[in-house]
Amino acid sequence: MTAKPFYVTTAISYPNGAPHIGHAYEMIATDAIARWKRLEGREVYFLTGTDEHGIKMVQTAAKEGIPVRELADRNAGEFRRLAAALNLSNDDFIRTTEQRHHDASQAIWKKMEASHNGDIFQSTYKGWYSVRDEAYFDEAELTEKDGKRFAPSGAGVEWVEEPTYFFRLSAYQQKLLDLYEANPDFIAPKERRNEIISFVKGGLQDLSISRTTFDWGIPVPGAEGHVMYVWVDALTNYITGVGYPDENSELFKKFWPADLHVIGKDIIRFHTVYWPAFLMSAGLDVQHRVFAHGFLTVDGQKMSKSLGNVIDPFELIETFGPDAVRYFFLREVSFGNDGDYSNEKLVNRVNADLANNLGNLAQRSLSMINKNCDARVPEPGPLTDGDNAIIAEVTEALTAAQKAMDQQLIHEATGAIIAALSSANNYFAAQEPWALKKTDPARMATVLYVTADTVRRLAIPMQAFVPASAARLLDQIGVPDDQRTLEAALGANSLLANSELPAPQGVFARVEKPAE
Ligand code: ME8
Repeated sequence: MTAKPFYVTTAISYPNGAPHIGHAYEMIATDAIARWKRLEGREVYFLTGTDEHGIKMVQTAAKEGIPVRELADRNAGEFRRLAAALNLSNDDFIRTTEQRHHDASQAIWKKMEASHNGDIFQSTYKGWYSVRDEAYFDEAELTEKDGKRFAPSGAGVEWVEEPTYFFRLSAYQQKLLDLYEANPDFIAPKERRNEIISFVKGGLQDLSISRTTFDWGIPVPGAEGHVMYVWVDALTNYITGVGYPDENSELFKKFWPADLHVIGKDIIRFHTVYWPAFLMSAGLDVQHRVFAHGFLTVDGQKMSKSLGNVIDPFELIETFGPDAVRYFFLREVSFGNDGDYSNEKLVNRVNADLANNLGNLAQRSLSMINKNCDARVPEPGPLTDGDNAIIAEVTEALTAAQKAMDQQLIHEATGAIIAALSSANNYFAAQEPWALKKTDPARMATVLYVTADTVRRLAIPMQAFVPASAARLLDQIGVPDDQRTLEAALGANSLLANSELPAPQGVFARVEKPAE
């Protein structure tokens, strides 16, 4: 395989609670990207995991009256279970409490400390901290209500004064601006890039990167009483996952720098300002790209425990099946924008696109083949303009989907495929193969061949989005495992005539809205 390897990550989630659909959404989208790259023939490494240090974890455990480690173990288990329930193709699952991560974090710290700028120094931090965001804020970023101050996220802040280590972030202003300038694709979507550029142009203050008031964290090497600020160790997970501190390891050499970090819009600053600055300081290559997706709401409202509208992703998967849930988010939400979940929207979308469109085309054409062609792929005769038109349209859709996926525009990719499937349904209806059965069986065979081959060409890319169902569909048309690549999809008419097919079975059942 000569194609470039591809390393993609999700953010690592705080296991201070069970996963919600925002977490599921990020996993699904990143998995679709990872799977697509594999369909391109690239060797992919896909990392997800949990971010287990920080005060938020300490406070939640205290509230529950259990040790922090117990809280972390319990919920990390739930995140792992979610990854499996969503049929994720991740290659590894990292927990930041693992020894390998402890080693990596201490190693990158030492590198930053030893950097020629002397990037780490001791001083006293005096300022505001939001536990929910695990972030420091300037006075000017806060709002005030009833004598209390709030971070832009709406989380409360507390005044902190303690001796800490600082990272000389101020020294990286120009280097970061140069990085954005030289790499226009470093931050996506574009609006996010502009926001970050103006934030950095506004000036960067040195960042407090250790804490002394609690001990649930990775110890700062050679500084008793200090643990690392949770974001220093959290971001480091991306290199731990590929073998750091062993820069000569197979994984590190092959996959670092990461091709893509997929994250939510609330944590862009950490990924596009702090992380590249840490990497530059440690003399490591900077990741290629960060894509910030939007936030999910439920029935138009922010998800919150007090509103009682937090959706349990396990329940959703239980009700509709993993592929329906995956497909809904990938098609319905324009990637990079906020999106909304409702049962009704899911049911409508899944029934329209999967059951009535793809499922219908497959079922109608395959059952005709089963009945009228001796359960074998029919032999096509000469192609008409109508046949050639649908073949060309599928090729165009595949090209458009590829172009969209190159920029992580997942909703556009799924949209292009579904539009081609609608055209294929129209083609099938207009050709009336059931009528040709009596008048022109050879022509019927051609129409069924072209339709089945169209199903093949469009089911192949669908493997990235609805992996289990698409694979079952490809089994039904007898596509060999090594012919399930995007390259094979681009080649029309490669379905092997005369090969025997199993009895067709519906792959995409209609889904129903659960009773209230
Ligand atoms: O931020 N809709 O963890 P986290 C969509 N540990 N995405 C959402 C969401 C929503 N309603 N709520 C959260 C953290 N997310 C850190 C990351 S990375 C080195 C450390 C997304 O559990 C959020 O934007 O709060 C983030 O990308 C991910 O879920 C984990 O969020």
